[in-house]
Amino acid sequence: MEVTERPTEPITPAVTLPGARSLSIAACDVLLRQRGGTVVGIAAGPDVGKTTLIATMYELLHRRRMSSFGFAGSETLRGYEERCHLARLSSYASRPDTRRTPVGVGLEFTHLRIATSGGMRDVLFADRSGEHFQAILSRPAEVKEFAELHRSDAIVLLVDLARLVTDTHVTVSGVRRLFLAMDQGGVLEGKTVTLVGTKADVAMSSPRSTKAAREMTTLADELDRRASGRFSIGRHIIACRARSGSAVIGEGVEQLLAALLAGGPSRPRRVDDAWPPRPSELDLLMRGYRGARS
Ligand SMILES: Nc1nc2c(ncn2[C@@H]2O[C@H](COP(=O)(O)OP(=O)(O)OP(=O)(O)O)[C@@H](O)[C@H]2O)c(=O)[nH]1
Ligand SMILES: [Mg+2]
Repeated sequence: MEVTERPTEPITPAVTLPGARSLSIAACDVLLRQRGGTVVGIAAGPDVGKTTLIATMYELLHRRRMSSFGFAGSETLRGYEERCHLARLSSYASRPDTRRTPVGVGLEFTHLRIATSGGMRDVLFADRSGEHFQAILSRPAEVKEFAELHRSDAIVLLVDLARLVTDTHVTVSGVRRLFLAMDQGGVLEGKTVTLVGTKADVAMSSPRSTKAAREMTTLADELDRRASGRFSIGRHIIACRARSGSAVIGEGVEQLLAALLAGGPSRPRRVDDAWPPRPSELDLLMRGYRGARS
């Protein structure tokens, strides 16, 4: 997977923003025990649009661009503002962009509290560098190190539609291997699993550009066959950037959020923390989940 030159330096905001940049696994554990919530794992190689999707969810919610959901707060406001910065006019960037997620930072979570017709929902989105997922392609057993995939209620597998059109074979092979690694690692069953095509504004720029939709359907059908009825795989197509000549961002993102929330929240439960005495990152994140499922 080719990676383009994009900014990697952290953005220093002109004003000090309230809230955290991101939540650690330990902070997620506390939040999930207190309030419950939906954990969303996002899987894809570099440059596919993981961070942009997370940022766009926030941008649409807090600008009141979703018809069924409202913004009710975030414990990671600063992280969202930084993730959105290069996509805004105020950054003076020549075109909307997203800073690369640094490899060394590891796993981070952002948090959204969302007002829905059924009440408040807390959602935690996992974000990490695409290079970590790229490593899984050659060493599938490393899925066991991905705490968020084990703990998540929903897993979103992203495919870059622009690359699916221009480099079909390599793109399909990458997504297939990532899917198989996650499936063999046992992280998909019992979850809301969704295949999401990103960058539709580029790949489906006119009604005549039908190749992306065709290839996406072929890929989703193949993954469905591999799941062989053990779990179903939702399909969504999104565009986080505006189409040429339009100012509308986030096509398909509200529908995706609705699908992610449809599974219902995991509720907070009282669980016994006595074991293990020295919990690993995965133990910390799984505590409430094990309690909820037992
Ligand atoms: N045109 C278009 N560009 C997009 C879209 N989503 C993301 N991008 C661009 O694609 C590039 C990669 O987006 P990111 O969200 O940083 O991708 P990532 O998967 O988080 O990448 P890593 O952090 O490097 O793993 C950035 O330049 C984004 O501006 C989209 O829907 N349309
Ligand atoms: Mg990223």
